[in-house]
Amino acid sequence: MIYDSFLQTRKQLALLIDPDKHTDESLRSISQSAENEKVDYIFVGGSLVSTSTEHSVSIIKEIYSGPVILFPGNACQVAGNADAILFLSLISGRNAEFLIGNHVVSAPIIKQSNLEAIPTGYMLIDCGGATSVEYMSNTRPIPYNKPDIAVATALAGELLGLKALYLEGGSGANTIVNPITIAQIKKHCSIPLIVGGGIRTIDTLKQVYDAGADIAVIGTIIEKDPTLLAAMKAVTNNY
Ligand code: 1GP
Repeated sequence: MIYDSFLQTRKQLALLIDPDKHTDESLRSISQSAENEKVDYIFVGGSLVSTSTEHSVSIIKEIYSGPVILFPGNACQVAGNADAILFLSLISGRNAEFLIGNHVVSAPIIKQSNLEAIPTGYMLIDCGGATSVEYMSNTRPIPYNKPDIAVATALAGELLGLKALYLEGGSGANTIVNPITIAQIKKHCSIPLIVGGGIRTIDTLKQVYDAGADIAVIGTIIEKDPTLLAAMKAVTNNY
């Protein structure tokens, strides 16, 4: 089970690939970098994806030997050739479509596939600037300086039986999630904590790990500078 690897005590690094930002050629290239650096996971998805997720996953899996996990923005991004899916419930919001509606649409398809579903509480935190996920999900993020609300939300997710939490300001966020919020959630919850959004430097990656993230997710910066992947994996390995 891929979920078992989420429970490891060592820090882990996931690379987020948004299929819409790639040609087949650039997808091969970034997958090769992930393979070379032994990145722990590739997450595939985006708020709005207009290319075939299945096609993108098949290219990635030709090259990358680690787990390929769907991180879907909606039910259209379910692709049975991936290894697992973060079955996301947007628990920071109050939009029923992203709490249960898309799940009802996609559950029969997931059940018929070999995808491992990992029930994950997705929490959007305001990190400055309007993000695609905020607009597309029609939800409001939790305020940056309200760790108490974030902790209560995370606890509710854990008590509901979710198996992981994914905390972020959205792809391309101006800043990382408040490290105080990450630390507070880590202190109060025992399920694996995935943190992404706005990690662009070694320093911010370290801040996220030091605060308590188990898995850090990087996307935008690697699209811009793939050479940073090696340095970020080296930092991860040193924890
Ligand atoms: C987005 O957490 C991921 O969901 C990655 O964010 O693109 O800002 O690195 P970035």
